Amino acid sequence: CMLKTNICGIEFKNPVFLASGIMGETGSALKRIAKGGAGAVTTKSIGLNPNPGHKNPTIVEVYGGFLNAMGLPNPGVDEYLEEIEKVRDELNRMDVRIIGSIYGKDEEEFAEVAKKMERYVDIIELNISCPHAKGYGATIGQNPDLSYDVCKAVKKAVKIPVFAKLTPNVTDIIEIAQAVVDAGVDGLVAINTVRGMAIDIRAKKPILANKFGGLSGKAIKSIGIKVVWDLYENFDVPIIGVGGIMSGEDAIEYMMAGASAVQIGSGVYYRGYDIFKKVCDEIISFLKEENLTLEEIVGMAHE
Ligand code: RRO
Repeated sequence: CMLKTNICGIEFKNPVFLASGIMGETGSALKRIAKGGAGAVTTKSIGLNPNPGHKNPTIVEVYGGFLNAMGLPNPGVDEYLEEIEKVRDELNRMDVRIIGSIYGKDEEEFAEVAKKMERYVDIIELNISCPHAKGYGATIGQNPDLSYDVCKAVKKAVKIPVFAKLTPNVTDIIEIAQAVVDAGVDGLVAINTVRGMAIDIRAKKPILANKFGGLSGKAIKSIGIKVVWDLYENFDVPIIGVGGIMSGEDAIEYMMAGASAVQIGSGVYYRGYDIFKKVCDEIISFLKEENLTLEEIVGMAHE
C-alpha cells in the first residue's frame, strides 16, 4: 500500500504498469500480467478494423533490446472488446486498471474507436507514435497539427482520461507535446520505440521483413529519461515513463525525472511475468532505505 497512487482521479494499487504491445492481444495474456503484479495493463494498440500486421520476421533481439515491426496486428475493436469483457471482472477484483491503447488513420477513426473502448477501460492511450505504420502512428505523432486534431477529437468523444503516447523519432518532442496538451489531453506517455535497423550480413539484407523497426529495451532507457525530464520541465500533466525499465532502480530513475508511473514491455522477456511484483518490491526497498514516499520522488531530480 506504500505504492498506492492516484493519477487523474483513478486509484492504482501500484505505479508499475504493462506497456502497450506486449502480452496485450488477448484477455488471458492480460490476466497473466495482472497476476504478475501490474498496477494496470495496457492493451495492444487496437484499431477500427482487424489487421494482420507485417510479414515475418517481425522481431529480432539486438544489442540492448529488441527491434520490432509487428505492424499493428490486432483483431479490430469489436472483437477485442469481447476479450476484455472475458477478464474485466477478474482484473477488477485484483484491483488492476485497464489502459486501452488505440490507433486510427485519422481523427474520426480515433474518436470512433475511443468511443467503443470507453466503457471497457479506465484510461484511453492514443498511439500516435508507431515508428513504422504507414498512414498511421508516426505520421500523426511527428506532426503537431495532426496530433492536435486527433487528441481534440478524442477528448470531445469520451469522458474518461485520455493520454497521448509520444514518439522519440522527432526533432522537437516538446512541440508535439505542446500540441497535445493544448488539445486537452490529461497526460503523456513517453516513449514509444526508437527507429532502428539490423542487417543480416550473410543474407546481405535487413533482418526484419519491414526492413526497419522500433528499438525497445535497455538501449533506450537514457533516451526515455531525457524525454520524461523535458516533459516534466515544460508541462503540468502526469507523465507515464516507458523505455528500458528492467528494475526498481530504473523505475525510480524515471520517477525522479518526472514520471508518476511507469510501463514495462521488454522487461517481461528478461525477468518474466512477475517482473511487476519484483519491481514493486525493489521500489519499496529503496523508499524504506531512503525514508522517502512515492509522491516525494516524482520529479525529485529537478531543482
Ligand atoms: O505494432 C507495432 O509494430 C508497433 C507499434 Br503499433 C508501436 O506503437 N510501437 C512499436 O514498437 N511497434
